[in-house]
Amino acid sequence: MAIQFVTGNDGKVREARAYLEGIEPVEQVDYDYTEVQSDDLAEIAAHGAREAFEELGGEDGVLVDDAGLFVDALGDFPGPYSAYVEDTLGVERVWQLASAEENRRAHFRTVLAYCDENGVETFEGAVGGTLVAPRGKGGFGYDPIFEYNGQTMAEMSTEQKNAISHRGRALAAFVEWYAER
Ligand code: ITT
Repeated sequence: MAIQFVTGNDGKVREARAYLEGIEPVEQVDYDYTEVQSDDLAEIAAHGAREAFEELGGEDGVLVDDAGLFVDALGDFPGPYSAYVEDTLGVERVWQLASAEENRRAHFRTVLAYCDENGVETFEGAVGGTLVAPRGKGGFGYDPIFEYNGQTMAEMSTEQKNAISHRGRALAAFVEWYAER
């Protein structure tokens, strides 16, 4: 059995594979599920996981990951619109917006939704940090501008990032549930 991770984002897959190594193989599936309009990541992820599970034949369990960057001083912008804002404004411009503010605190949140024949379960993870001018070549997305404990997430290895990140925390909750189900 393998977990089908429904995402077009290779960075998410790399992190899930590193975390689930020796537990369950992860297969990447590029299915474009409907992203419902909502400011609730859990609702978006759960809806996507249900739809993908049915569309993909209803056998192996599917995993969906809906994530976002929430900047305190910008009223939690870009939040659920993080992917759109990365594509349109870009990470550097988001840093420029944040750099005009005194408070540069932000957090990442992710919700993993897992769906199999028993229904859907969601797992959340969050991490707080500080926005900084871009540094580092690892990670993906907003990692170069998100600093945690003196390092940007783009300066960390996949394992280091998983140990402290929103996704690592959500994966930990998922694994605990998965092992006991
Ligand atoms: P899928 O929907 O296909 O999974 P996506 O990249 O569009 O991939 P999201 O809708 O969850 O994913 O968008 C989240 C946005 O936040 C997107 O711009 C990502 O690059 C960014 N992001 C998500 N997780 C991140 C992380 O761990 N580090 C940095 N940026 C992240």
